[in-house]
Amino acid sequence: MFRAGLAGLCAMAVALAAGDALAVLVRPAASPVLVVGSLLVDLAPGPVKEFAIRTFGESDKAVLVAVIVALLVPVAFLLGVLAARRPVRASAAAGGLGLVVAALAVTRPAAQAADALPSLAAALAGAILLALPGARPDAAESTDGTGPPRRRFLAAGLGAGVGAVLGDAALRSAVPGPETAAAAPLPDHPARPLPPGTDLKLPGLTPFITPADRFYRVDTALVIPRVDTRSWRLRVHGVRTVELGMGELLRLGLIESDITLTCVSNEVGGRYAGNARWIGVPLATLLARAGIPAGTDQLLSRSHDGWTGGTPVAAVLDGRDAMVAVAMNGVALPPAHGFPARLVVPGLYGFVAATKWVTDLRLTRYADEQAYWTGRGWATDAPVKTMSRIDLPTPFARLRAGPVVVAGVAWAQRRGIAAVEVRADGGPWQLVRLAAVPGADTWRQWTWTWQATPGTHRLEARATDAAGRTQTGRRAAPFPSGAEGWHSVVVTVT
Ligand SMILES: Nc1nc2c(c(=O)[nH]1)N[C@H]1C(S)=C(S)[C@@H](COP(=O)(O)O)O[C@H]1N2
Ligand SMILES: [Mo]
Repeated sequence: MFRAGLAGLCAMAVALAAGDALAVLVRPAASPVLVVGSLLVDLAPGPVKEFAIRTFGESDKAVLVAVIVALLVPVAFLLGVLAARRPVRASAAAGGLGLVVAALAVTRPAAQAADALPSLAAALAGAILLALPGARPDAAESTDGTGPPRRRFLAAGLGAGVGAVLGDAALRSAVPGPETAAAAPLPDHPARPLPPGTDLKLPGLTPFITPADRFYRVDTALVIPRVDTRSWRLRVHGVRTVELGMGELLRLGLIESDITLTCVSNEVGGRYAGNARWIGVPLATLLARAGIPAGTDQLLSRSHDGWTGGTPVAAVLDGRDAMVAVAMNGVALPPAHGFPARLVVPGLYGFVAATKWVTDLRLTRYADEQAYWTGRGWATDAPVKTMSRIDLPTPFARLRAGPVVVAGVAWAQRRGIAAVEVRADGGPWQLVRLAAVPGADTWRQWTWTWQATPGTHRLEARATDAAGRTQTGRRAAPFPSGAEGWHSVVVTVT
């Protein structure tokens, strides 16, 4: 029975590796395990998403794939046991499973017919392998071979399984990722140089500009979409439908602006915020081309992988630097951050306004269509809440008594940060020194010197926006419209 189960595992490994290898060559997102994973991502209720992000952070996708593979182990084992007695049933079951996944693959948003192929290949491979007489240890035992049959059987099965997985991994690392242009277009309206003193350059303090490779990444894509700039098109549906290629888009005129992006799932003190200098075409220019139908209040944007975001039209048109961005920090967008084009709208959380790999914009009404996360219970209107974060000292740091640098970043995009206060052990709030900022749409560094005395202490920070509103100390979870509360750090001073 154990060997029969093991045979099932080997058959499943070969089948999935074959499916994955074909996907790598045809459509990376159509790999059977990833199809199931994407479906689970879409079905997961808001609180589950929150839990996954809180617990696993940016490894959430790897954890999901590992969980699916782990769940497949007993299934494969049972199929192997079944195959020893009823090979036809076992291969029908394996084939059926593959067919179901193939059907799921072609019904995913933005799917193509070819997306069924990897799962069909896996189904076929699984069905054939389970029906092979060699897959049945009893049968293998009765044939006369040179070596001991059991051992030969095990070696062949394991060899095939491990070989297939290794071969697939080798193929994966050999096939290059999407091509991305290194050069960014030059803006027609460049941003002014940063005022002196925006970056206090304190070791351990979040830099003012986040390098792309350290910029947080949040999306539902298990595989980063590969979008070819040459075939990429942006459709804008308003009074008219306007369709643009990359060259035509860039000729509409480019602005450049410093904007801090924030994820609604960011916990108090969390790292899901990043600041970059973006280059792009103003959304207002694009929408004027298409014409804005009377009564529309939502700009529904759709990505290459079928994700949607719903942005208030009023926010896009009120003069802020809302754009279809094509560059980040002076270079083309990295694939993980939306190459070749994404939306950036200052002041709104990413899930309503930062659509990556954008291909389609539609002026519509909130009453008629719901975007991805809003349809799952998250907010409709999602302005970024005022937040401050302590970067220094780090939680549970052990410090020497005397002057200690306390520093961090605070943000209230669109409004701007007017003040940050810090206190120790619930004592009086102390105003801190604020760094310079280029405008109201970025975060702002701050620093303060604390006279630390021996003992365990709790430091807390709170920010006040330029409208005069101070962050509330009442804690709120990220769901459904963003976390609230003061960030605190506990340290030990000796
Ligand atoms: N296509 C697509 N765009 C997307 C998302 C997504 O899941 N798919 N997630 C959004 C969310 S929730 C956030 S916070 C931002 C994050 O952008 P970043 O990964 O570049 O930091 O992208 C937004 N754009
Ligand atoms: Mo987000």
